Amino acid sequence: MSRITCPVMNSKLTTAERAAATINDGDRVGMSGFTGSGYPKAVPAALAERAKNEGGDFGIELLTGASTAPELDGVLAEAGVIRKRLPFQSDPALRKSINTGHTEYVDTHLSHSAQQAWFGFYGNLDVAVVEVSAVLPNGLLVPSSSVGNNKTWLDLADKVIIEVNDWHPRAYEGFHDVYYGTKLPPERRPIQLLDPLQRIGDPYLRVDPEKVIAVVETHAPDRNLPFKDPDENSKAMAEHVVDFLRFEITQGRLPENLLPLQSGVGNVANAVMAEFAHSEFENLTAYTEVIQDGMLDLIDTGKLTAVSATAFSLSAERAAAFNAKAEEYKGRILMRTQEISNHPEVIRRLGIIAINGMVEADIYGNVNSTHVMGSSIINGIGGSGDFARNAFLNFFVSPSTAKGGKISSIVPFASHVDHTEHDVQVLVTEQGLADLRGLSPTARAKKIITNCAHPDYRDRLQDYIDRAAAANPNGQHTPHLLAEALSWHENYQSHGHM
Ligand code: 0RQ
Repeated sequence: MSRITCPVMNSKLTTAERAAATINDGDRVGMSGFTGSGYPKAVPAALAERAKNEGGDFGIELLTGASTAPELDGVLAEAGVIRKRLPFQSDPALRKSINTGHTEYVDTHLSHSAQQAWFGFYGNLDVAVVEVSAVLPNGLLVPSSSVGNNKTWLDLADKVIIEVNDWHPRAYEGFHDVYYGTKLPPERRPIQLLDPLQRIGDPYLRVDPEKVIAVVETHAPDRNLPFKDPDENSKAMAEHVVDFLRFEITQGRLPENLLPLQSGVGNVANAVMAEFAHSEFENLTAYTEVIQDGMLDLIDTGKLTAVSATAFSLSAERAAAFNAKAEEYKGRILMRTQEISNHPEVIRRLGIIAINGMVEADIYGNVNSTHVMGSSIINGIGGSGDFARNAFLNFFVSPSTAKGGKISSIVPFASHVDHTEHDVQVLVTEQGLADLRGLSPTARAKKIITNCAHPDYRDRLQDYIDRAAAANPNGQHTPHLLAEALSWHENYQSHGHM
C-alpha cells in the first residue's frame, strides 16, 4: 500500500531529477539527516548529477541535523556542490572538501542550529528536503529514523521537497514527539519536560501543502555503518566509567538506577553502553541524541526502560532487527527534535550523565573533540558541548595514545579547544580515570598525568609542568611554557611522533 494517502501530496509525486531541478545555484537548503539516519536518499544524488552535467560552479549552502551518509554529503561533496555546511558532519569526501578549503564549515552546537536559523542568523532558507516514513490522509508527516532539525526546515523553507521512504517501518507512527511550543525571545516559556518519555509535542511533522513542490518515493536503507567490536582499550575505559558510577552511588551522589544517560557517537561510546549490559544496574533511562546498537541491546535486556533521542545510528544488522519488530519498542523510545533532545534547560533539569569521545585533553583538562593537530577537522563538536556543559556529570573518553603510540592523547596544551577546563569533569583513558571535580588546575594536572597519560609520556608531561612552574614564579595558577606548549604537536608534524 502506498505510504502517501493524502490526495494533495499524491498529486505532487515526481522523480528525484525533477525535484532536484527546482533547487537553484546559491540556494540555502535544509536537509533531514542525523548520524546516518533519516536523510533524503534520492534528491541529493540527482542534484549532484545535475551539477556535474551542467559543469560550471553550481553550489549550495547545506544545513542538516547532523552527519548524513555517502548518498547525501558524499555525493554532493564529490561533485563539489557544497559551498557551506553546518552543523555536524562525518563523511570522508566532505571532510576532505572542508580541510582543503573548498567547503566553508560552521561547527555549531547541535542545540543551537535550529534556534539560530529561527533567529535569522543564517539568512533565508530557500528549500527543505526532508525524508519521512509516511504521509497521512490529512497531510501530516510521519517522521522516519531521525527528527533532527526537520521541523525547523519545514517551517522556515520557502519550498519543500518530501522524500517518502518505505524501507522504514510503517510502525514509526507513534515514536516521535515534535515540540511546537518554541517561541523566540522574549516570548519563550519554560519547557515542561520532567521525564525522558514525557510527551510535550505532536507525533507528526506539519507542512504547509502550498509550499510542497515535489514528493519523491524511495525504498532505500539508512547508512548503517558497522561498529567495531569493543577492543581491550574500550572495555577498560568502559569499566572505569562503570566502576566510577558505582562509587558515586556509594557516596550518595547518584541513585541506584543512576540518572538519564547520554552517550556520544563512535566506537568507544558504543562500547561503554555494552559494558552496562554486563553490570548490575537496572531500570536505567537515557536522554540522549543517538541510539546506537549498544543502547538497543540494553533495551532488549530490559536494563534500559526509557530512551529519548533524536536519531538512530545502527549497524545494518541491528537496523534490520529493529525494523522487523519496531512495534515492540513503542512506548520505550521517544524521538524528539534536536533542539529538545539537546536542550540545555532540559539536560540541566534532568541531571544527565554525559559520556563523549575526545581526540585529546591537556594536562589542565581542556578537551579537543574535533581537530587533528589543531588544523584538520574530523567530525565536529556535535552535541558534546550541549550535553557536557549542562550535565550533572560528564565524562570524556579516549585511548591514551593514537596512531600506534606515536601520539599522546594527553598533551601539555590542547591544539584546539571544544570543551574548556571549566566544563570538563572526568577524563578517562584505558590507563584510568581522573575525577577533576572541584580541583584547581595544578591538582587536575597531577591527576590527569598519573591516572590517564600513557606511561611512555608521563615523565615528559611531569617534566613540562615542573619546568613551567619553575619558570613562572608569579604564574603558579596554570603554569605553561608558551614556546613549548604546542611543541609535541610540532614534533609529530616534523618527526612523525610526539
Ligand atoms: O582515526 O580511524 O584514521 O585511525 O581519530 O578515533 O579512537 O576510533 O574514536 O570513534 O570514538 O571517535 C572524538 C572523533 C572519537 C568522536 C571522536 C583519530 C583516530 C581515528 C577516531 P583513524 P577513535 P571514536 C554526540 C557526541 C565529537 C562529537 C561528539 C567525535 C579517529 O567521539 O567525533 O562527541 N566526537 N558528539 O586515530 C590524532 C589524536 C587522536 C587522533 C584519535 N589525539 N590525534 N588523531 N585520533 N585521537 C553525538 C553527536 O554529536 C551526533
